[in-house]
Amino acid sequence: MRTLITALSAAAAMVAVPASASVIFFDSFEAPDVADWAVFSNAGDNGDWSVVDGAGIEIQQSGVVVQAFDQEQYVELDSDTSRGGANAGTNTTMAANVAFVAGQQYRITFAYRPRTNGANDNGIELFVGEYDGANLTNEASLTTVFAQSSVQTDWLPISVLYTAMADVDALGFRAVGDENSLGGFIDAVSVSAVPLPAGVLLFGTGLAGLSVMRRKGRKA
Ligand SMILES: [Ca+2]
Ligand SMILES: [Ca+2]
Ligand SMILES: [Ca+2]
Ligand SMILES: [Ca+2]
Repeated sequence: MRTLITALSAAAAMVAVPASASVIFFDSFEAPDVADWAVFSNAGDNGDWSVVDGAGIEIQQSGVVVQAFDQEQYVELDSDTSRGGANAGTNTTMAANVAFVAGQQYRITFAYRPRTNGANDNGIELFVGEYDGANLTNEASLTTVFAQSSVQTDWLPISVLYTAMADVDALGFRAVGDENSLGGFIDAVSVSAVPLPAGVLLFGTGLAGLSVMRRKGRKA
């Protein structure tokens, strides 16, 4: 019996360790710290995000327009030309380098929320590409989300699976739709390597459990 318990503990640890170690990028936009809102050319918990195109990365304090999804601050990418914003279009594109490994599958998640009730106002596009701090190339769109505030009244978790292509080293977001300084909000961006061997193991265990249940069902 003791041997069985030890074996089960070891199996649980094998599953738990790779799952918790698989987050390779997380950003909640808690820096630079703002009291209400301001626009930056670099932003993020570790300053990872840079403006590729547009007025800038608008950071808002929780409660000024909506409550943050995570912690105290979030981003609006249909930005502003004041309070630090450049004299450019307000629909902004930002990118951050992420250590993708070619062939590895990743789960990319973020929280999205529309600000206005306009049907074409709050679009956010998620993409990957090559980014050297100045030029963005080999860009591929992963998903684009549009919603209206009367329908989507809270944060919406978005999750995308992506298998990294060679040379892709950046994650990016851009505001799309009507360019009017009001748009989609973003918070809590994460990238996790999908632990394939552990997933296969779990799937196999699940099937074994099902077959045991079926056998028990027949006996009853
Ligand atoms: Ca946050
Ligand atoms: Ca703040
Ligand atoms: Ca704005
Ligand atoms: Ca807009």
